[in-house]
Amino acid sequence: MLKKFALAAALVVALSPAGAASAASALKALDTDNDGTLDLAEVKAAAGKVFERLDKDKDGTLDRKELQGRVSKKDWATADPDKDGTLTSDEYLAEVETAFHRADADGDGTLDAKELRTPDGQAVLRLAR
Ligand SMILES: [Ca+2]
Ligand SMILES: [Ca+2]
Ligand SMILES: [Ca+2]
Repeated sequence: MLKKFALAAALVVALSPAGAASAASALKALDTDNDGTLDLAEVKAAAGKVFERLDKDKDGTLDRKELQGRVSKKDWATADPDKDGTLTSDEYLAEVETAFHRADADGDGTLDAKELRTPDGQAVLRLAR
């Protein structure tokens, strides 16, 4: 039993050494009510700040260059429904919400450290940091 757990833990660490560390520090940084999980409001508040920071020319949109890989090629199609090649903050926050629900594997409305370590959780953190 213990051995099995250690093996699984080792596997997780081997799969995402950077992810595990950044999930913990991101959780700490973004968890403004300090309940040990991230809810959608916390993630969206952080993502809104990211948007403002990245929008250097302050025209209210982000193009792919300004986003610096935060939105994957695959997600770009759904993130940019009007297909003008840029994201407004509404489009960005909608994408954040989509990513949040995808990462919330147990559907309890919050992301815990375990969920944040998954590839879907990492995608949320990319949008919010
Ligand atoms: Ca929280
Ligand atoms: Ca757009
Ligand atoms: Ca959850």
